[in-house]
Amino acid sequence: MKGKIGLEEHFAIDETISDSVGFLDDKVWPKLKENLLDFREKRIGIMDQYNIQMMILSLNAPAVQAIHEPKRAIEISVRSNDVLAEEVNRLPDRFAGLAALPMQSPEVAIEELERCVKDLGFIGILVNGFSQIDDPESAVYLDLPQYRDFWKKVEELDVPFYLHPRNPLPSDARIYDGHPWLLGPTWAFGQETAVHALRLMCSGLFDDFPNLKIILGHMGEGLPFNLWRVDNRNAWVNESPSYPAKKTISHYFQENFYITTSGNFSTPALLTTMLEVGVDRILFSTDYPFEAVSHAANWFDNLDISENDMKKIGRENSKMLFKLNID
Ligand code: GRE
Ligand code: ZN
Repeated sequence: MKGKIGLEEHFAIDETISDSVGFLDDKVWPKLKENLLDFREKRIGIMDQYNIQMMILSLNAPAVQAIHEPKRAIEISVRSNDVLAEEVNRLPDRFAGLAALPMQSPEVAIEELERCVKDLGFIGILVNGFSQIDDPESAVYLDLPQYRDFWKKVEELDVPFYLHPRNPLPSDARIYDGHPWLLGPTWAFGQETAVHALRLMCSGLFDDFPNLKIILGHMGEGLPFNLWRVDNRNAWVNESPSYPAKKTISHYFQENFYITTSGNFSTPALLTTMLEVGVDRILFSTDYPFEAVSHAANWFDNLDISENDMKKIGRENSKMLFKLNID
């Protein structure tokens, strides 16, 4: 399909590149590093080869969220956003930007978000899960009360928020002891991010701010497949759910969430997601350079879905969600 838009597509700056070491085989690190740092011929060449009209770019992970010293977290997010703005301004037809934000300081995160949207022209936000704040052993999740003003600003600016994975802290990852291959994209990323998304839904966040738009990658981090169960377990007891939110989890999942195909090029998973949330909320993405654009595009372009659905997922839904002004 021509004119595809990808929206979980990463870059790194010198200060954050080492965060991406160790997930993939050491043999491919030089190439992964080169691809993360590149905004030029190589990236554009791959986009052209596979008909990716635009990449909506975001910083690698966990980056800012793992910098427990707030002052440094602020510095790195500002620097990363400045680098991204320069690259987007150089090629505004091919790139757009998602803001990296220092959630260590909710007040500064609000200011930086406003700068990114109003001054730099960014079209959304990408945050890598919980933040470590002051204490490296801390894990502060976004449903907590100190973030309500931040979410209010996100709703007011009407920009989508991408909740991107990171690994749990080692102290919260005992279940993976002795099974390091289950960490990262194999399983731990999805588990960590799905629980974070469930926390947002159950907290009542979307009752207070019903127009928030949250994006999950990797075909919804397992949630589409489990939506029935989270709402209907032990339904014979006939008790209303005991969480602060007013409605069912699937209600929020269907009203406030969007799902990308990043790193999960599975047709059965896509069909389940289409059945659970509908085609209007699913968006094509690769997760470049952690995944290959060739894999994403060849899978997507050959799907046996209607031309209408393909256009929506490949491009139209992204154009609408991010209010992109492109032909
Ligand atoms: C990512 O998307 O950020 C990512 C990593 C590390 C491994 C795989 C992956 O940060 O998709
Ligand atoms: Zn990613």
